[in-house]
Parts: sequence; structure tokens; C-alpha cells
Amino acid sequence: MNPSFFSKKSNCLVKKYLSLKIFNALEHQKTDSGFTLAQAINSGIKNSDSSIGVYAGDAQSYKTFSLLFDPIICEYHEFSKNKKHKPDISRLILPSLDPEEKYIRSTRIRVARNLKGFSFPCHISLSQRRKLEKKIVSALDRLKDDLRGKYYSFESIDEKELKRLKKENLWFQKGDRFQDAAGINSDFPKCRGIFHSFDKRFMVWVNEEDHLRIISLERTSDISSVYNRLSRALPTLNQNLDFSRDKTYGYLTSCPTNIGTSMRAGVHIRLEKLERNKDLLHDLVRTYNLQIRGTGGEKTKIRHAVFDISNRQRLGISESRIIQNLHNGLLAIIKAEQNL
Ligand code: CIR
Repeated sequence: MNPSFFSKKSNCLVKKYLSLKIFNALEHQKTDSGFTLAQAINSGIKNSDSSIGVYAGDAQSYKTFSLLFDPIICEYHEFSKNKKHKPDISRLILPSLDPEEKYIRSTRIRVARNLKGFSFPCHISLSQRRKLEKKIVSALDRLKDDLRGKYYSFESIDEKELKRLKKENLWFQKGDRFQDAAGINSDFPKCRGIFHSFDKRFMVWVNEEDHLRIISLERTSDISSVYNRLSRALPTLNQNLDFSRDKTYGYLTSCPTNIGTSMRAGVHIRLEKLERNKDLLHDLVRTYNLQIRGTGGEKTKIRHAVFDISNRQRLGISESRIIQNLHNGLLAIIKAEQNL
């Protein structure tokens, strides 16, 4: 029996696991920063098409509301709590995937990070968000060599720069209705901004869904190069920023779908023949534990046969293993496209 505030048509995991017994146990619980169960589940209540329907307001939410979060995490990530999440972000050298650049248009890898001592974006005050922005920008200022770049605050950016960032796809928008109901859009666009390296291959989104979204990208198929840039940047940033991390669940994020490595590594790939053989493409994607998103991102359509293919698994797997699996999967997909 579930508390009746979820829509009848909802299939989200929070509805499945929030039994009356768990609701009664958690209803009056709060984290030290004051985050409540009502806040954690609001997005799932307001959006009946949610897949999980919960957000964490701070690192402690994962413990305070573990009766609810644990079963959701275990089902979503096919994870069990006696497994250990072991990170490994060491460098990789992988053979070229698409040397003639016939299929892969671009490669992008992102991870999410939140800082210890601050609430997560759905539960942070404006003054804390301001303090956080300053701290992050000062760490970004210390990046060296090819990672050097500039921070563009959404509050002070001029029209011309804004147009350029939008045109070059370096921009992020206000969060969607799921994030909005969670409180992530509060005070937008205050204290938000993006940093990009002068060569535009490294980028950091500040105060989006997580405190930092750290992104490495290239308009090539060179996964090793994109991954190795990220694996260089992360320890450097970690010297000045203390990331929120848990022994079992890895890096802690606003949305529990991102915990663990918090990594989404993917390509935009043009597959004209597989587009007409979708069953084969979906079989390959399943076999290699990958996922397909639309050309314009999550919940968008495929345009001109360009698919966004990325890893599905983020928890209970290391960063370097995610990249190797993606590489193997893409090799098989390109081979299938060539053989059709
Ligand atoms: C949901 O529960 O559907 C939203 N809060 C978004 C979850 C993240 N995205 C995803 O699972 N693909």
C-alpha cells in the first residue's frame, strides 16, 4: 500500500517503494540542513512520468532517507549494498574507433561533483550558492596548460558572448520540470555559469543539477583523448575542492540515477542503416549495457540518423571500465552498420 499522493498512472520507483510503513518512519525526519521527505519526493508527485521521482537535498539525504533511497538505487542500478563501488580513473590508450570519421560526429564525457559542507542544488540558499560559485571559480582559475580558460557568469555575461555560447552548444538552460519541482531552479540564473578552456575541449557547468558538471568533449571519435583529459583535470580540481563521496555509493549527486562514477560517456554517431534495423541496434545496445538518447538529448527525437549512445551503468563499475565497455560496444555497432 502506497501513500495516495502519487497519480494512479505513475510507475515511478518512489511510488513503488514508499510504503505506508516507510512513509510513517520518514515523514518527520530531516537532515541536519533541514531537508525533508516531502522535498525529496515532490518531483515524483508532480511528474507522474518520472522514472525514479526522488532527489537528494544534501549528502546526508542518502543516509536519513535510506529506507526509501536504498531500494530505489538497488533496482535502478541493479546494485546490492554488499557490493563495493571502486573508482579507477587511470589513463587509457584505446585503438582508434572510426579513423576516417565516417560515423562518429563527437565524443563527450561528463561527471558530476558536489562539494562537502554545502547542500545540493535543490536545497541550497542563495548566499551558500554564491559562496560555492566563488570557491569553484577560484579552483578553475588555477587550472594549467590546455585546461586554462574563462568563467562566464550568467548574471554578467554580455549579449554577444551569450549568443556565441548558445551557438557553440556550451550553454546550459534552466532545469526541466523534474528538476524544477525538486527546487533545483531556485534563484536561476543567479550564481550559475560556465567555464570553458580556451580550446573549448574542457568545460565546467557551475550550479546546474549538481554543483559541478565537469565535461570533456571533442568533435572527433578519439575516446581516449577525451577521457584522458578528464582524468587529468579531476585530481587537479580535487586539490582545491573537497568532493562529496560515499564508500558504498561513490560520488553523491542530486539525482540518485547519477551516483557512483556519476559518469556519462557517449558519442553522437550517424547510423543510416541501423536506423532502418532498429531491433539489431537495440540488441547491441543491450548487450554492451549502453543506452540511446535522442539527437538533442534526453527525451528528444533522432534526427538525420544521429544517435546519442552512452553508458547505462554508473554504479558498481569503474570509470575506466565504463570507457572500455563503451569502446567495445561502439566497435560492434560500427561493424554491424558496415555489414548491413
Ligand atoms: C525521473 O525520475 O524521471 C527524473 N527525476 C529524471 C531522472 C534522471 N534521468 C533518467 O533516468 N534518464
